[in-house]
Amino acid sequence: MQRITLTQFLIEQQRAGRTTADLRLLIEVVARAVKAISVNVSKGALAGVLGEAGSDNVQGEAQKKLDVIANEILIQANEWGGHLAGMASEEVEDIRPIPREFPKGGYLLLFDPLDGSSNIDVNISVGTIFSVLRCPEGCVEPSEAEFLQPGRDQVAAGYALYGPSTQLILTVGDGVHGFTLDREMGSFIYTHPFMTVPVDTHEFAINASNARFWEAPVKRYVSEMQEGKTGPRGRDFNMRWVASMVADVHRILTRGGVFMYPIDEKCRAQGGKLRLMYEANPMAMIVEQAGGAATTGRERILDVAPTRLHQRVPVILGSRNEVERVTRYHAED
Ligand code: AFP
Repeated sequence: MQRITLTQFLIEQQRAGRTTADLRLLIEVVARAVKAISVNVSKGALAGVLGEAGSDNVQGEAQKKLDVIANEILIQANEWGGHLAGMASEEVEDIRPIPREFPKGGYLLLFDPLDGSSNIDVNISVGTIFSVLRCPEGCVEPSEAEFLQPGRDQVAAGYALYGPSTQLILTVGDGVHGFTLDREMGSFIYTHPFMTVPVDTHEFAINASNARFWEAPVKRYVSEMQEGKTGPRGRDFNMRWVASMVADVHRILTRGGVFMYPIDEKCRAQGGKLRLMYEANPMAMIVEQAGGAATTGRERILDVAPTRLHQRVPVILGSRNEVERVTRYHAED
């Protein structure tokens, strides 16, 4: 069987006019950084990289050593190539300008360097999520305002999953494509063309410990599923919650499902739990490109107009019929 590498795939996308040379370079550089993060993640305790870094990130959460390492790897890999006008990281308060000594390009890169990092110390899958926007025409030194574009304007999005194998999932707006890292060769191999989210599902993902804080539509939706065969849905549902969004979304891309981190009384003051620019937008683009849907419960995630770089939003995404049902329950409330 002929193996197609990420590089070949991207060259073909460029020939077909779906990416520019700079976007191809950007994705290749992110993929290279992901390989380096994967090496660090997989060494675990052997590299002394587990545990707290002794600092808090901009969200006020304790940073793991690997959060800091992954953030540095992505910044250093991307700052000198000439493809970016700026970067923003979930781990860093302000945007990250490109140092003066390097040429600048036309794209903005946003990333969550190590999502689910509270899972690292227990050796459960974590991931990197990224989103690519165009720097507005004529702007050379972008400020935060240039990053505040709705998710529908993303030109690419993807994530890496550091699980039993390392996978890179990518969309440039023409379906969702999955690659698996061949560790011996050091290459990403095209293993999952045109991934799709089934429209129906028997599986949901939500942190049920927050049940008492949920709003009525989410309570209704979940309890109807829990009632199973004898309830209004007339069939049984299964539940999964990894607490690494990348792993939960990857399961949904692979076999369907609905993932929810809704607004609740616990996170209402912050606007939600998950970050719009680093988690919700890229995952929403991927899920929509795979035929699924993604809403806040009240509006399409990709239409949310961002007001802050580190803004949080409620997230409901996955199998289209289920996302539409829970969104309808919000409208009827
Ligand atoms: P961490 O990166 O702090 O582990 O947060 C992970 C995350 O943002 C997302 O990946 C999970 O889906 C969600 O938080 C889990 O949140 P709970 O711990 O509240 O279930």
